[in-house]
Formats: sequence, C-alpha cells, structure tokens
Amino acid sequence: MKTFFPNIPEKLPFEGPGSKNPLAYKYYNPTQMVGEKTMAEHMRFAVAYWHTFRASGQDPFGAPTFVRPWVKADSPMEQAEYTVRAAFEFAQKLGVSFYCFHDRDLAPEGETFAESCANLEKMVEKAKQLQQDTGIKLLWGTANLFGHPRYAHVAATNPDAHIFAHAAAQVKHAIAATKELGGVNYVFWGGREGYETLLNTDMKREQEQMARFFHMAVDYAKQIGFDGQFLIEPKPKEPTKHQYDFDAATILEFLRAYDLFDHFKLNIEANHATLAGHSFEHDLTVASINGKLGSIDANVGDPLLGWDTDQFPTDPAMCALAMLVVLKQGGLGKGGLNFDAKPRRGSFDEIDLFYAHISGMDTFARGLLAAHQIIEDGVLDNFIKERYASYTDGIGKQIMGGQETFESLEQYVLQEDDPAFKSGRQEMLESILHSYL
Ligand code: XLS
Ligand code: NI
Ligand code: NI
Repeated sequence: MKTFFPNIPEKLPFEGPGSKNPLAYKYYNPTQMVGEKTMAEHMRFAVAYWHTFRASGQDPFGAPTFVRPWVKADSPMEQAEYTVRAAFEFAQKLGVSFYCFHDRDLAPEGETFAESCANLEKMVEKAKQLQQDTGIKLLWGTANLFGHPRYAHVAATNPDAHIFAHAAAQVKHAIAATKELGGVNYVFWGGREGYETLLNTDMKREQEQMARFFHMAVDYAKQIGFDGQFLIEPKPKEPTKHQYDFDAATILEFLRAYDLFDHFKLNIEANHATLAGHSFEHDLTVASINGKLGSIDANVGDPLLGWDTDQFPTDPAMCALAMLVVLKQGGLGKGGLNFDAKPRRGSFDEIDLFYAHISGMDTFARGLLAAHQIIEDGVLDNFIKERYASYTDGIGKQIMGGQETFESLEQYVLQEDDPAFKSGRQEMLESILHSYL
C-alpha cells in the first residue's frame, strides 16, 4: 500500500526534554503516569481531519500552498479514499488515538442529497476498516452546515424551512455515521447560526428554530440508540457577525431556556473564547463549574491578528491553566483534546503537519505536568481557600446561610472596626505558576 509520509518513522519516539530531534516528543510520553492516569489517558489527543488533511492553505489573497499527495486523484471519491488512508497513517505515526471529522471532510458532496449520503456511507465503511486495522478511534463527528451555498443564510436558523429540513436530514446521516464508527461524542458547531442584520431577521423565531433542531437531534439519537455525548461548540463571530452560540455562558442560558440542559455539554475552543473577549481558561471554567465541560478544541489565536487563526498552541502557561480546570473536574470523560489547528500557509510541507502536532502535544504535556504538580502542592488552592476564609465561619457563614439581611449587616458594620484590605497577590501567583513550567 502506498505510503503518504515515506520519510516519517513508523512511530515518533519520546526522547525527553534534552532532545533536539524535531521529530521526537520532549514532554509527551503517552505511557508516563501523571497521578492516577497515563498522559495519553489524560489528554485523549485527536487529529482534526479538516485542517490536517483537507486544508489547502488558500487565503483571500492567494492560491493553495498545501499540495498534498493524497489530493492527486482521478475523482473526488478516489481522493477521499487516499485522504482517509493518509489520515490513519498520519495518526498512527504521530501516536494519537483519536480523530474528528465533518461529514464533508470524509466524503465529497454529491450531485444530489442521496448521492452525498451514499458517498458518506462508502467512506464510513473505509474508515471503519482502518479503525479496526489501526485501533484509532473516533472522538467526534459533526456535519458541515456552513460550506455549501445553500447555507448562506444559515442552517437551523434559516428563514427557509426547506433549508432547515436539509440541515436536519444531513445531521441525521452525520449522527448515524458517528454511531457506526463508534464515535464517543457528536459536536454541533453553529457554523453560521446567527445573523448579519436585524433588518431582515426575527431573532426570537430563529432561536426557537435552533432549539427545535436540537430537540430533534436528541430525539433521533435516542431513536437509533446513539449513546455518544452531544457537545455544542461556542463561537462568537466569524463567519457570522452575531452568532447565537457566542460563548459558554450564552449556550448554557440557551440550553436552560429551551429545556435542553440535560442533553448537551460544551466543546470549548481556545481561539473562540479569545474571540469572545475571554481567556481560554475563563470559558473552560464557566463550562466546568456548570458541570458542562465535555471536550476541548486545542488551538490558539494570534493576538495581533484577532481572527480565528487556529494555530497550534505553544504557550505552556495557557495549557497549564487549561489543564488545571480539566484536572479539577476529574478529567474530560468521553471528551478529549482535538487539535482544531493548522500550520501557517507558508508551512506547506507534509512534515510541517508532524512538527505542528508535536509542538502542540508537547506544550499540552508541559501544561499537564505543571497543573498536576500545582494541585499536588496545593499552592494556588491554599491561597484561594485562605482568600475566602471569612465565609467559612462567623458573619460570612451566616451571610451564605441566609441568616443575615441588609439591616442586620448594617448593625454589624456599625459595631465593627473598618475592614482590613488584603492584597490579591496576582504577581506573586503569576510567578508561582511560571515556576512550575
Ligand atoms: C470553526 C470550528 C470548527 C468546529 C467543527 O471555527 O472550530 O472547526 O470545531 O465544526
Ligand atoms: Ni473547533
Ligand atoms: Ni474555530
């Protein structure tokens, strides 16, 4: 069988932090125990089919720069077959156990809806065989409800019910494909779900449509016995100016308002959090404290550019803060860390795909090691605990226990001396965090 990465060894080695070999891991050692679990079990890294195998490097100013050997084929279906083989060879050599795809990444859109479905079914069979051969598993599937011109005015929130129906039929097949491949999650990224101008938009109606869509998805999953976890991935803008799934808090409110709360968790993406004006760890925390952090799209934006640049993470401090949230909730469960990231347009060789993933995985491994040790040592936890100590007894305990009123607190203030102000010690804590990296 043809190999697509002939110059890459069968499995990339772990050589430790002293190594200068760019094709070796310096920190990510899959079998190394960190607390109760191996690094591989903590991370559950996944390769994103769309960026790694389908991206072309095209941008608004220039032609494709990624000329991959697997796209040189006689027909779209032959190209899809080469691509799926390249995908599994890549994941195997990289030593990653999971992958993620959109329906249209795996199989090309046909002339008709029926042909698109048949293409998907054929490619699901191929992927299933490759999963069996390699042991690589599906972290999540999803549907591309944003690329085709029919979705120009969005999918579930489209003003035309016929397009809504098309999106529903497409998601039906994408969920079925995910189930067939043993996928442990199914992701809804709103794509264009939102609007450009209120001059032509009924916002209330559109949100009701979106809720109806999700209810139908829940019903369908139940009907076919799909027991994977449903995830919604927030994104604030781009491509659509106003998106209904803006950030974790917005989605949680939407789920509560439309009686969907029990059926979904969130897939938090770093670059989407920052586009919403949050830090990555902020949105992870909002999801986690609500019991809803299901999975992570691991990437990062460029602070100088300000759009969804989907770069590989290189900042161990950011990853440590993320892994602190993950470890504190006891792990990601069925979720994982999906590299929704791509090399820059100028990094067009196949080997750059390996360098990019190694860099991202090593960065997250450093974050995991630091986060684990920070928790073991209790440095931050003890500081935070102490910071709120006034609520654990005395007046604070009575406030939180509902025993005080504005009037009784006024009496308290009149009796007591003025409160002492305490430093938040931010710089000291930043320095402590960095001492673990
Ligand atoms: C795009 C999204 C997308 C989802 C899957 O910005 O991150 O890649 O993860 O549809
Ligand atoms: Ni994503
Ligand atoms: Ni994104």
